[in-house]
Amino acid sequence: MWLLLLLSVLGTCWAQYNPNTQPGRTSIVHLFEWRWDDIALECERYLAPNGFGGVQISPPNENVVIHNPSRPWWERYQPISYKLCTRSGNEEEFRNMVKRCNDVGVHIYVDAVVNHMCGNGVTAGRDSTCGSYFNPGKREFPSVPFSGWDFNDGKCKTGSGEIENYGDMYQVRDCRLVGLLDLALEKDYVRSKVAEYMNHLIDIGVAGFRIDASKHMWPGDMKAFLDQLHDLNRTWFPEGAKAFIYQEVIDLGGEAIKSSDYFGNGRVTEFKYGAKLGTVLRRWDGEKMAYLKNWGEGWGFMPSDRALVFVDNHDNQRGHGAGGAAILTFWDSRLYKMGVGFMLAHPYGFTRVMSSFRWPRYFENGKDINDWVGPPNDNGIIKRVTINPDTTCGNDWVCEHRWRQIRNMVIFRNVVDGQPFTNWWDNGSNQVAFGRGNRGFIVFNNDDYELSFTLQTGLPAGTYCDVISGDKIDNNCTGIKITVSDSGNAHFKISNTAEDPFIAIHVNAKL
Ligand code: QV4
Ligand code: CA
Repeated sequence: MWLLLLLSVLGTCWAQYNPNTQPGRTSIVHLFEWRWDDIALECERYLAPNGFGGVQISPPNENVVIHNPSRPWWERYQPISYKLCTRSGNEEEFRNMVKRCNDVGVHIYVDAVVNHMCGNGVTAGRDSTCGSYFNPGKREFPSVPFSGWDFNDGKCKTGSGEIENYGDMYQVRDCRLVGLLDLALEKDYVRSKVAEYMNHLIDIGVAGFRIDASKHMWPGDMKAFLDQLHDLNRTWFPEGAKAFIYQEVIDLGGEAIKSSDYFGNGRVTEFKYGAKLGTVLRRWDGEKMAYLKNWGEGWGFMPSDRALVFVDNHDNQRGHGAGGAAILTFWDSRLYKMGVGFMLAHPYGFTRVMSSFRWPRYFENGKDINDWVGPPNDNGIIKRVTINPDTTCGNDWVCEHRWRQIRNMVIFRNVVDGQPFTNWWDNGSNQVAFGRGNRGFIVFNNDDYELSFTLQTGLPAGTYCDVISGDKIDNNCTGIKITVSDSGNAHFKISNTAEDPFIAIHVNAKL
């Protein structure tokens, strides 16, 4: 009896760290700013067949409409109400997306913006994605409803009412982040409205949440609304399943607030990951790939089972948030594929792949003054994601997740799931290799000269297709072939001028 009780407690307390992806699906993709109808199509035609576990969607709740600048992507981080009504679609389209994706085993993770409402400088009116009235000056959001009582104005001790010093945890939690009206989450009423919004999404069928601006909420206040969440919808999830929670906390060290303050609520975004990986692959600050031998906790990152990891995110791919110039993005495509490949091959953390839209970057004094530009659109209507004959996306959707090298590494991660990190090799510089037990092996050449070595792969003897330079189709390799001997050894030759200077093989790509 005690054992059952213990297991049930462990089961629930563990649950919010469990991504709730179907067995054998080990990554999610952030389809940033996509419409719900396009996400539903992508689940069915691409994500399910290629083993993606889920989709992080842009905030689905009603947001302010910003005209200056014109419809910036970040207007979706200024809530007006919790109505499921945005440029991505309405509630009916949202429900349709969740059902169709869940039905093919691809789950939905919602970007929940619950620390604040819109900016205090926004003019009152109905200029919102669902036409709801709001009056920031009077703290009136009648569609929730929230009123003056529900904001932190009186609690914030800074002159401006805004966060002025990230060294002061009280300011960071109780003052306005860039002018965004800060909700009083110590109040039961506010907590109940946030829980009501999240439970509406859970009952529809979502699998979890990215909790925006978690650093700006007290962990205890977050626990108070998280504890009110329903179990996941039994149509698609087992009895008692809890929402996967990953909290956006930017902690590169040196601030009053630490990622570990939030471990009790769920996983946390590990921003050190992308910043360090970008520095290593760019070979800045004397960093080199040979140092990746102890990647993960060895580099001072949070415990692997608390980490949500990514190479770039929607903020730092355009200079917002954290990571600076080191962050690799689709603009740096050759190094980016290596970074995403490394992330997906390495066992550390739960992995999220970024999928972006292209915007007209324009640098002045080292800053992209077009960092605000919103999704591809026709007079404000988000453009459909068109699919080209070569399976890439049109209409300025980048679709990194459809790049062969990235798609195949999402599959690689699924194939090696649960296998240990083994057979590390390096040349003391930027040529490295490692395996995942007896199911996968990857080799990188980031030096300025050829890699040519015979390495112990740990894999069964046979001929393998390199899934970076090609695919295994029927019983043929469209790219490089690698022969593994009875002893598990294989010879690898990688030119430093190769289009993609890395090779990855696994047992499901074996002839
Ligand atoms: C400006 C001034 C304020 C002034 C205000 C008056 O800066 O001092 O009080 O006007 O209204 C936009 C503008 C910003 C403007 C604000 C309106 O860029 O200049 O303030 O709107 O108040 C995104 C963008 C922000 C954007 C915000 C709201 O990155 O530029 O602000 O959306 O539209 C920290 C946090 C971390 C955060 C990161 C960006 O710890 O949590 O900054 N990351 C998340 C999201 C991010 C989002 C927010 C948080 C806010 O990932 O995309 O910010 O929800 O590190
Ligand atoms: Ca706050």
